[in-house]
Amino acid sequence: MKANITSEERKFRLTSEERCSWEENGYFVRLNVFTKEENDILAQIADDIVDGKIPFPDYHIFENALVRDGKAEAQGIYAMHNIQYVSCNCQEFLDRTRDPRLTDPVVDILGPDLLGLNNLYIWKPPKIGLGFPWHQDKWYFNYQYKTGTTVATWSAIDDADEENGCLYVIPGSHKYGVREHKELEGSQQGEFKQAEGARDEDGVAVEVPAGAVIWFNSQVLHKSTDNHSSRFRRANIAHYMRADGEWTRPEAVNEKRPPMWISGKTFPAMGNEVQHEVIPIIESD
Ligand SMILES: O=C(O)CCC(=O)C(=O)O
Repeated sequence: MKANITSEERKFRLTSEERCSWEENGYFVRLNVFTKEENDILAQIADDIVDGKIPFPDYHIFENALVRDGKAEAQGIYAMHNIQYVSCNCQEFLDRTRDPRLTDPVVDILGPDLLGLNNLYIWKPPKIGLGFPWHQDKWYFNYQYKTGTTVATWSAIDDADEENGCLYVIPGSHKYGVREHKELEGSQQGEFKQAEGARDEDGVAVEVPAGAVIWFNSQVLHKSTDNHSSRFRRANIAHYMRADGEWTRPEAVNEKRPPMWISGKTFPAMGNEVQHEVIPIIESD
């Protein structure tokens, strides 16, 4: 892959309407970004991991709280984190994260030097798939990285609508800083916190067909709801930051795996001078 790509070579750049929506609302949507066949490849790998056909470390896999608490008997997974880091047959996830159809607009927003943060695959199985409370991803990222805006791409593997638990956003909420996030009483997915003061009545449902992608500013308040339908709602999410960011704790450069290289230059502060490749599964990691 070339480190530097000129703007003429980038085919999937932001349109002026998208830039307006990005600035005003903090997100925009593109339809038909990925084909069903392309998404089926990711979905098959994810299913194979869950079925134990592809070895994958448990600590990257999060269990559905209803199944964990014995309230439902079903395929009990709701998310896998950082599939791209693991030495399974997951090159497709790494390639997807670097796919110019995702990254060209991100380059227009953040510049050419990009790192990839978490890469997440979320299942919402029929009837038991659980939603996420109002939150800002930047609240989580601030604990790890000193950087400005970060960008999320949310790729629909299935049609996502209000019935099966699509994403909701509060348009414009990225302009007002990062809020306090508090423990949620009876939280279904324990590691998620709730952004203070976010109101359901300010949210809009971002219903999208399979193959669409939502780009959103990590400061945008967003949530999703439970899956009440008899259909799956799966999504692949990749987050991006500028490569000239720093670890919030500088010593982390020696302790942590650097975010993955996506494009352009790297900077010593993040420990990315060497392009790291997929690493083997290490049980004690
Ligand atoms: O896909 C979902 O249901 C919610 C995803 C989300 O909130 C996130 O990735 O931050």
